[in-house]
Amino acid sequence: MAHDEQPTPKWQKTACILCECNCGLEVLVKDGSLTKIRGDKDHPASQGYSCEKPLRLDRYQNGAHRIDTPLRRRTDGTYEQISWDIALDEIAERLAAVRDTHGGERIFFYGGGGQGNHLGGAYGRALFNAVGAKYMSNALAQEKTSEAYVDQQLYGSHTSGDFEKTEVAVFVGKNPWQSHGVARARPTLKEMARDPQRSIIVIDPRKSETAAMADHHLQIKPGTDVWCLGALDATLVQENLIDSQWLTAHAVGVEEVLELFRKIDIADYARRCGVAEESIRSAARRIGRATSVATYEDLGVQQSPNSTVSSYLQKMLWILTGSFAKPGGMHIHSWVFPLAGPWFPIERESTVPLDRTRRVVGLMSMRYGAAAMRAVFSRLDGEKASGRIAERIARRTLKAFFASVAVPAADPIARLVGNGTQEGFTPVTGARIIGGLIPANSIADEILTDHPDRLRALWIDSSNPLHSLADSNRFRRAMRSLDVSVVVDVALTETARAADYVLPAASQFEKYEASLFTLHFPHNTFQMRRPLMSPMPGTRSEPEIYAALIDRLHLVDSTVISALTAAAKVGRSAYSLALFSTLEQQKQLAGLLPYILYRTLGATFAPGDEAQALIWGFAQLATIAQPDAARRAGFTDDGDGQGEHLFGAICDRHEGVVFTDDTYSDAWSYVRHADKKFHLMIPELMDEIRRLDAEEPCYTTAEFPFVLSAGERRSFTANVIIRDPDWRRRDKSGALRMSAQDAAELAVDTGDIVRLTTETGTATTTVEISDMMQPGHVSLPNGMGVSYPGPNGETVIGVPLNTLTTVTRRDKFFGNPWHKTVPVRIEVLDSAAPPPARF
Ligand SMILES: Nc1nc2c(c(=O)[nH]1)N[C@H]1C(S)=C(S)[C@@H](COP(=O)(O)OP(=O)(O)OC[C@H]3O[C@@H](n4cnc5c(=O)[nH]c(N)nc54)[C@H](O)[C@@H]3O)O[C@H]1N2
Ligand SMILES: Nc1nc2c(c(=O)[nH]1)N[C@H]1C(S)=C(S)[C@@H](COP(=O)(O)OP(=O)(O)OC[C@H]3O[C@@H](n4cnc5c(=O)[nH]c(N)nc54)[C@H](O)[C@@H]3O)O[C@H]1N2
Ligand code: SF4
Ligand SMILES: [Mo]
Repeated sequence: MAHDEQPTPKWQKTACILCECNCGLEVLVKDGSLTKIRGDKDHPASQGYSCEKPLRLDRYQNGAHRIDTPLRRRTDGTYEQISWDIALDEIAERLAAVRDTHGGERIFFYGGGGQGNHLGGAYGRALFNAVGAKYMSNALAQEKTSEAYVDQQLYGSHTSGDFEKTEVAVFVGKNPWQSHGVARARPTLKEMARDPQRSIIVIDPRKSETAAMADHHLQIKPGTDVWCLGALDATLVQENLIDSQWLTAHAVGVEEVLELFRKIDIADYARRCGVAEESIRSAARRIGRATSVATYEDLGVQQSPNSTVSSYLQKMLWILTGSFAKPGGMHIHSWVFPLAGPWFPIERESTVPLDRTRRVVGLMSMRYGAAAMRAVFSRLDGEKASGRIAERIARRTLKAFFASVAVPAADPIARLVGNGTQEGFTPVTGARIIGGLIPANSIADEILTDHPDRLRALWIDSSNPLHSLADSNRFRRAMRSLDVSVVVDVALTETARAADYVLPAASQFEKYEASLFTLHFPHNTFQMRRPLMSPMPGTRSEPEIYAALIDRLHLVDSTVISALTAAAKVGRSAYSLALFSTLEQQKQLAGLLPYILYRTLGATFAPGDEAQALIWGFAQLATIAQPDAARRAGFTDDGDGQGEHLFGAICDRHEGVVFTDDTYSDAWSYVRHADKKFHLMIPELMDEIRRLDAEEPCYTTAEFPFVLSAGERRSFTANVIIRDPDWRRRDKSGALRMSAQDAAELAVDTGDIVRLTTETGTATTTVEISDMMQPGHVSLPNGMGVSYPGPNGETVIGVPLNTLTTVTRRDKFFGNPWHKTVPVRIEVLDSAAPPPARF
């Protein structure tokens, strides 16, 4: 298959990689550049929508940031270019040395995907398992883990809201106008705002673009969500606006929770969050009256004090009103493959005749009879007629056993490939692990110690934690004290500049990629993106990198690879049988599944297409986990044919597919508690609610009198996916927003330069007077402050926020940093010219 651009460019389908919505795009490619970009009307979720950000995505694809040679750090901190062979040989040797000396658990994995690329991280799980690693983390563990814990306790999985249909949308510390997260966010918000029957409620200390459209803007003091949310819940209970019938039918632990809310002093909570009591009551009444409520909490609350209990109180708004599994409400959804937490198969609607017998016989024959079968497949090499017969037999065998055997066979494998297996506490600091992720802000503490169980090696893929986690300088020190660190990235990032080895990745438009943000309900979508052009010479895709490293660790016997490749040549059913039986017999190989798929099934695809092999695995796992929802989406074959059918559609439909189709009430099938009920009592959070009366919120001191929101999403921020500062059409240096009153008191005007000082560091920035801000509250954008090689050398534009933040101000349960309430001092600088930003 030729991936290079055609002489006359044709519109090709891909997706935006700048936020979790992954809107479908169509692009024209010329001479390696994305010359024209438009929203793809065929995309099943975005339906032609895109915002302004992807129009200049070529600034990601091309530019001075791209690296094209593996780099090795010299002792003086400079880097030398080395060949791929030397890099891979040395890295494999050094990882093996750490494993052999200290144990594989001391090799830590971070990242594995950004907003649009999760395939590399999924392949990376094979290396994780190959070296015997145990701990990992990524950006989710500095934002979403508190919410994930609450979800897990209440009903077991992730929820999303039906904002297209909802009567009342509640956004808590979320500004979807800029940050999206809701499909087709802007038209959806506009429709809601226009419709007198529907309402938007926003909790935000800032008059964000979304707050400005809202019917109820609860403009709290920064960091006080917990009292605002508590007062809303208390109003629902005390004014009897709850759905008692629904609660009785679907929830347990109700009375204990209602009792807590009955005791809340609403007036006092309103005072603590700085909102008029009547405004809170009025918003609660609107929620209580609605036929449906959908909520979305995000960084404003997740990176603020009391985030875990706030998540709980936020979810109570729709739980107390019974807004689940109905149009416009909240839902648990299917996954192609879960991003966090364990793989979870949904029970089949119909029973399989003789299910138990089929399971026992099926598993036994996989364990004991399969070697002979694999030997037959191997001997068929190239014999077409016998191959067809063998495939037919394999297909028929699978038909008889698949429905009974697939889940028990797939479950242990899927758990190893996912990241949800590890729970408990970290070895050095005892930080709590949730969804398989250790708190991102504990990583440095797990390294900077002489504890014998400290982390010794760090593998980072697709992430820039030295820039994105709290206290950058501390993270840099931690990286430099490791035995070995490796960064896989398209750019020489801040993190790469502290690593021992840097491996240059092919870009997301030069290889197969996919996002696992499959968060929709009732129609969930997935898109596999094809390469739009050849990889930049010198770069490699992550699947290639991981496979080459695992080859060097010599863990898989070459006869396994050749037998499975032979089976794949016979047919997909033969391959399924051979693969699952091999993994049943040699369980130590299960965690290497992505590698095995790549080297065996992948070898039967056209050169350059090998990475699709894991997508085949995902298609099988998705249909095994959600057979009925996949059937409703049109994948009606049985046995392994259902996954095959889905895989075929994923390959054919470049715009993406609807892979599961549910009815609203099907959301109940995704509830993970065996009694299919919501469990409202979470004892440690009940204690937290009781404690709230004793806490008076205050996040400033005489030394640091302002609250800085360190990381506001704006029109031209996208984490640090695009490094070229010229990408931005406006707000190029990322101004500090402040109220007119504060500006007057400080005697500064828009465009003036100020110095910010926190307990951790200092930075300079320009000021923008903004009527979005309340007095005492200032805000800086995220995604700035990275170095970029310009004509006059490296420049850093904007504030690298995490030189100002600390790991100590964090959630007591899951360590989420309080980036939205950083105490800060502001000083006016005399000079009009900004001193150069320093990282
Ligand atoms: N344009 C753009 N979009 C993005 C991204 C990007 O970089 N740029 N990043 C993506 C990612 S990774 C994420 S996680 C999401 C984040 O998306 P959001 O969470 O929506 O983004 P933020 O602007 O960080 O924060 C949302 C709001 O929280 C408010 N806030 C500040 N302090 C508080 C507080 O104490 N309480 C409450 N209730 N609100 C507060 C801010 O004023 C802001 O309006 O955006 C995604 N989308
Ligand atoms: N103070 C403060 N800190 C924050 C935030 C904040 O609001 N305030 N926001 C936080 C949030 S919510 C998030 S999600 C994190 C995000 O922070 P990170 O997890 O560090 O993610 P990104 O900034 O998206 O970085 C993605 C990296 O992937 C690289 N990349 C792009 N494409 C590829 C590819 O194909 N292969 C490989 N190997 N690499 C690729 C990019 O060059 C970039 O270095 O930041 C967090 N940090
Ligand atoms: S940034 Fe997000 S909302 Fe905008 S086009 Fe990209 S994926 Fe869609
Ligand atoms: Mo994020």
